[in-house]
Amino acid sequence: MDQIIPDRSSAAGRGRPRLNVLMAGPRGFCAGVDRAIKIVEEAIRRYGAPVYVRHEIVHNRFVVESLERQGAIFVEELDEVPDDAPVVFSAHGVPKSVPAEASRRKLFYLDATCPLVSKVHREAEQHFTRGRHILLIGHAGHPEVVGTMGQLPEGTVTLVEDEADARSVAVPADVPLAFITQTTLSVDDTAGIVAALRARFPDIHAPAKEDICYATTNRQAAVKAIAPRAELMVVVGAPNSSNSLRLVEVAERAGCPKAVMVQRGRDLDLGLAQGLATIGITAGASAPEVLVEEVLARLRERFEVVIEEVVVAEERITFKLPAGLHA
Ligand code: 10D
Ligand code: SF4
Repeated sequence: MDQIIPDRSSAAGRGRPRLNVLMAGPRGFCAGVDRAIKIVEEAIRRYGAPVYVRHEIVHNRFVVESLERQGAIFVEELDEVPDDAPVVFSAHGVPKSVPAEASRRKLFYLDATCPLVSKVHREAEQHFTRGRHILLIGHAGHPEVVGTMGQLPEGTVTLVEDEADARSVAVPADVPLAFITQTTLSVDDTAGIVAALRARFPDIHAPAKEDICYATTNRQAAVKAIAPRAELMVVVGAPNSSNSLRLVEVAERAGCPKAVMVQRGRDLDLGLAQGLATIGITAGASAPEVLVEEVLARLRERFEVVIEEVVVAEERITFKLPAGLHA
């Protein structure tokens, strides 16, 4: 479904070079991010500031700073949280040791782990219960990977980062295998890694339904739809945001000559769009639409912007707040 929206500030744009801007749809906030932010806001409203948050609630500085202004305090570890303050765990999920330690200290905590990440945690537990060794496809050190591996005892989950790992990973002898994945991976890279695993281990158990989430899949599909027409892709997102980084890669692989990530409108080098006819814009699942608006405003400083929305999927999914925080 394509929709052409004329530049609302076209009067101001007159006389400037025309720039066609393809807007990827869907882009920006997913249901898990929306829920996680609401959990922090609602916790501040109910319990008063400060509310501590373990790790960036989602990987976006603008979101984090907005919540800080409302009374959130962001920390990396639980030992930075005082005994008498509520604490929220980020959308990326936490190892089992974190709620265990919070309970031991009798902290009041709220878990903002996205339900689709929790689903992968449950899958991991089921495989473990059935005696399977687990291969987790994901990026080393990412908090979601740390959280998922931390659902089970050490040594029961092995990380596979790429096809080379899939071809060489050592697994325990005579133990059935299963794989699970991080939710924000490249759909295409993961297909290659899974094919390599299946070639080596034909009986490996796969997720009933993909672990890569709907939001990741849809945002990559939308970028693929516009990349062949765009001479430049601007991805609004943060360098520590896995799903946003994947959009940069997807754009370039799908035929866009150059893709750049920007955190704010002011970060965009307008020189990159000079002389181009058409560019694309998308935003990672943790990037608010207001930052996309900033990028458009920045482009209008130099160009007459003509917007075309290219929507490949409609998203209606929403997640309820945890029990106790319902309105
Ligand atoms: O790095 P990332 O893509 O996993 O996280 P970000 O906070 O950017 O986006 C939301 C995705 C989550 C919470 C993992 F599913
Ligand atoms: Fe949940 Fe997917 Fe959003 Fe991650 S990107 S928070 S898994 S909906």
